[in-house]
Amino acid sequence: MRVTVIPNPVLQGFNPDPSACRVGEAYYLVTSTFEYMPGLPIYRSTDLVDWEIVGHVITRMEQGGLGDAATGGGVWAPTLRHRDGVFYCIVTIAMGRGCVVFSATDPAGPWDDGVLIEGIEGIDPDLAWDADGTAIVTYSGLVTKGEDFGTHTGIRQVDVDLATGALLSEKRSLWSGSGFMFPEAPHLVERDGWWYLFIAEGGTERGHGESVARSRDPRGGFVPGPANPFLTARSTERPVQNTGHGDLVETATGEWLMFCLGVRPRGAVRSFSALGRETFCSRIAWVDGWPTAEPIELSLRPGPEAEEIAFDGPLDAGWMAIRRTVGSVADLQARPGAITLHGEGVGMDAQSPVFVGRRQRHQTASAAVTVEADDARGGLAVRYDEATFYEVLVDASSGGTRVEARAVIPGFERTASVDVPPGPVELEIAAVRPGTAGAPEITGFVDMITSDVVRLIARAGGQEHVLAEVDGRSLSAETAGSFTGRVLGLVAVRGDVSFRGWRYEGSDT
Ligand code: 6LW
Repeated sequence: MRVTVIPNPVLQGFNPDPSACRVGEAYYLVTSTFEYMPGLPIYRSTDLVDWEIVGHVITRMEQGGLGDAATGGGVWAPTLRHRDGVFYCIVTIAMGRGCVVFSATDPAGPWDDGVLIEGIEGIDPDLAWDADGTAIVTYSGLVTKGEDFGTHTGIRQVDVDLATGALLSEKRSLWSGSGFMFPEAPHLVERDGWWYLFIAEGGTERGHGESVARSRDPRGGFVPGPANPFLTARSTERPVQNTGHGDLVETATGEWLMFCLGVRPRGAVRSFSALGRETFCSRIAWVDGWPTAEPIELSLRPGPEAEEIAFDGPLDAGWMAIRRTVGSVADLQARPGAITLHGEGVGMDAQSPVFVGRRQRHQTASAAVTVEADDARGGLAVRYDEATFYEVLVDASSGGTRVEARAVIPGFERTASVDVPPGPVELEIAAVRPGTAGAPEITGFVDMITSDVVRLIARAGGQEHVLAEVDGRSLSAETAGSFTGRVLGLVAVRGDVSFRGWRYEGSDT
């Protein structure tokens, strides 16, 4: 099969640090999930166009130890590989368990509890095997303790016993890249008798790029490629920025593809990426034994996309919770045809709020749901992290029903509220482009530079209330303090809050 058009982004919404492998006709992709559970979605495709989450590597709390994951920490930059009937996913659980290799025979799971590889001081582990079958872990050296905290020490490598996690060799220094900051995200790929060492350089922001070196020996002697970085967005004219952190796959017909991360910044000066880092794909051509890649162009799927979820069966794999399992938050039994969340007296600013959500996948997107909150407080939220979120909540008590919109970013909080008649309230969060039909009129400078405007809306008693229109820039990869992206979802603060009829609509045009 030769795929003529591969959609870009390949995976929309927050899906950074992709790693991929092929088994027969099927392609598997994994991306970083940070503090979210379940962690490490395994996407599967047979046509490189449609991808389905078939399972997650981290489904049980003890696997990830994410209960107290730091903001910006948690599950970083996995590598997915398949060998002798076994899938391996090696990953850093940053500021937590450390470098862990998980395995499973079925990529849908269950995955095992993971083997800790002790003594690796670094991030972004890669897994390869030499001709004798010895496992080689290549990683980005990073000092995580003491006064040199945060110092990058180049691309390093060690032989490992995957069954025990024991190191089988001294650690080796392989390459420090071509002089850009943060040499990281190494992946070793064998082709035609060469070992290619792919790395990201320049940091995951606008200077991000992908470089390569090669050697006959996977353990050293790497010679840099002639044109590093061989993939980078370079000009901010390009619609896809920050491209890098690539992993290669050879298709069944011998084509080479590189999956990598990128962002789609908006505003006249392309400054703010509301969705966070997404997965993109570039075709690789080999010239004199070196990989070349075209800068990544957008290739959007035909839109718009609409999704309706009735909560009358098990939740699909797109739902995520924060530092806890979805099962610990979502109650599908309490009221038929509804999902009920039981508030614990904490809100979206808590480490583990009572929240389930899904990625915002389109630049223009809305999520709507009907809320029943009897003597309770809860509603709809859009989140980057616990310091950065907007929400619209129903607060019902014997004294009446009030809807409250809140915008919270570090050092700033604003609320607006309206009283509504008792009964169900429809809430909506809509991210719209300034200047488009139905969007608020924002004139002048803000219109030039912002990514979008987030509207917090309530409908009750036959009336619509637009409680707030908030600048979307604060909920973007460039401003939020974490590595994630926007997640839209349901929250209960106090009491039992039931939600019916989730509707998501999105469009990228
Ligand atoms: C990832 C690393 C990176 O491990 O971001 O800035 C980290 N670079 O490659 C989290 O995605």
